[in-house]
Amino acid sequence: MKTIGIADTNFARYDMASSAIDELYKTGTGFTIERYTVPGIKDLPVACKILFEDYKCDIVMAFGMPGPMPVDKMSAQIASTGLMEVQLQEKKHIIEVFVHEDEADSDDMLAWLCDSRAREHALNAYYLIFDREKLIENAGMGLRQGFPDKGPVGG
Ligand code: RDL
Ligand code: RDL
Ligand code: RDL
Repeated sequence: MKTIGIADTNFARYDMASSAIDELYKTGTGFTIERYTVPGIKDLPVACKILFEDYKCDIVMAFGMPGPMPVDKMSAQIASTGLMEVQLQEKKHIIEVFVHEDEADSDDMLAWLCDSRAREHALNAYYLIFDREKLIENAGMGLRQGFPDKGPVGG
């Protein structure tokens, strides 16, 4: 039995974690889920560390929504750097699922983007711990999460 950690925020305007959890349960079995919700993205790195060390997670998904202002972009950079540091300390993956609020032109589109990016990265997290070969099959295929895939170039 593996444990998948789910870290998310109150700041985000969409419940991406619930989309991901729904997708994980549709995809397979053999795991339990530990969820840890924090106020905002800068609180995610330590939440992930706690999920690894105290809750023995095998992988963690970190969901966050950076706002549109320069201060938010700086917060996103700081949060992301912290998430990288925790991954290297723990030698385990954190799938960073950030949707920048200004990636979408409307609230409806933002909701769609959050749901679809969360679901697509849930599959990435699942396959990274259960069937890593699946990602090799898609190497170089120009995959994106949320927006349409770009596809490969050349031969
Ligand atoms: O530790 C408490 C807060 O500092 C922390 O939750 C921050 O991540 C909150 N926050 C900001 O302070 C900010 O300027 C967030 C953003 N911007 C943001 O764009 N998205 C967040 N939090 O999730
Ligand atoms: O941990 C899951 C993702 O956060 C991670 O795979 C990112 O590297 C994906 N990614 C971005 O989030 C992004 O904004 C990528 C790019 N840009 C990029 O330009 N090239 C990538 N990934 O390979
Ligand atoms: O060049 C267009 C997009 O690739 C670009 O807008 C990306 O940065 C969008 N993006 C993020 O901003 C992000 O924080 C993506 C991800 N995360 C992601 O995980 N997967 C994406 N795009 O495909």
